[in-house]
Amino acid sequence: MFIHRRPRWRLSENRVTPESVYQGRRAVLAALGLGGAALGLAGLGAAWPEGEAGAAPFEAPIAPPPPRNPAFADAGRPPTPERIAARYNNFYEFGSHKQIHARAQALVVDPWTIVIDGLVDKPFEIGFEDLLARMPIEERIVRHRCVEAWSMVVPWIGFPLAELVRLAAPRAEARHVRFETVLDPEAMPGQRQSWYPWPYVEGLTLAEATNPLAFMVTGAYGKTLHKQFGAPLRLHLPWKYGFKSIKSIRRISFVKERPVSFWETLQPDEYGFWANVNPDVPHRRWSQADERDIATGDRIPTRLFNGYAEEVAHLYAGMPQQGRDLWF
Ligand SMILES: Nc1nc2c(c(=O)[nH]1)N[C@H]1C(S)=C(S)[C@@H](COP(=O)(O)O)O[C@H]1N2
Ligand SMILES: [Mo]
Repeated sequence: MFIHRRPRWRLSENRVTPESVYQGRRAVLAALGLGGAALGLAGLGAAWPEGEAGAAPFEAPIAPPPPRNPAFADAGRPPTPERIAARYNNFYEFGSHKQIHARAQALVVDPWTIVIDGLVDKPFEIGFEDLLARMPIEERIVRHRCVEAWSMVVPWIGFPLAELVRLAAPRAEARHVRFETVLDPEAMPGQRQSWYPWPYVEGLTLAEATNPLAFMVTGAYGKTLHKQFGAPLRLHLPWKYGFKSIKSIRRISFVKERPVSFWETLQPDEYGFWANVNPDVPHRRWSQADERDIATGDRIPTRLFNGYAEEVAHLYAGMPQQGRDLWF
């Protein structure tokens, strides 16, 4: 059990609960009569249940298995075991701790439609299955790095975001893509917490969205996507901190101005628009120099653009590489 192997001094990134909302949380804790000592330890409480073959009784194997993209066959370390990756998630719609996998099963993913609107030739709404049928599905094994300094390696299944942009046919004035998570407070108890700016929103420049690393995820570990991973459709941007990789996407809008994200609305000086991984630019409250592999507990050095500089550094050429802007 890695959580018992870690010495206490390594628990810091959990204790700081970086993505908590101080205002709201304080109010809640005050109402519950809890003091500071109770903060942030919720995610450490549950150990992985022993002896269970898989974490995911709700997902179906995808047959035949989609081809693996040879450019993303090796992430430098083995994929994180499914039972670990699928039980350590950030999905605030289901709670502000990591053990939301059981609760997330309440998410209704069928039927599911995606709205494509804004500055496009013709706005439309498309069923998830229809969208899948039009997209080239592949598997890629990539690193996934949270701003809280934990990381994993996941075999995602999905299609390049660029293909969806092509289908949407944005007009020349479109400069950014804005993504919105489903709003379903009945299934998502977090969305009943009114101090958060629901729905979860994220954004990219059009150049970022059409680079080959930007990936729309529709499956993982050979199966249809786990609800806790953001079923049925989520983004994954391996060169950026995990909060950019928005889950359970309901609407994709092509816009002119830079969208303001969920976390940017809450903490603009800590979670900015770019959020590119950089070991040399610390978060305001902790270092980003290394990260903790959630399966092994090992600390490993963080790499510029999470090790994907060759693929994406050109997107930022000529932009000010000094200062915090590109990195937070
Ligand atoms: N809608 C939504 N998307 C989200 C989040 C969230 O809370 N809600 N959390 C983000 C954060 S902080 C991270 S690190 C990743 C976590 O993805 P994972 O649970 O698949 O590892 O999802 C991101 N996408
Ligand atoms: Mo994150």
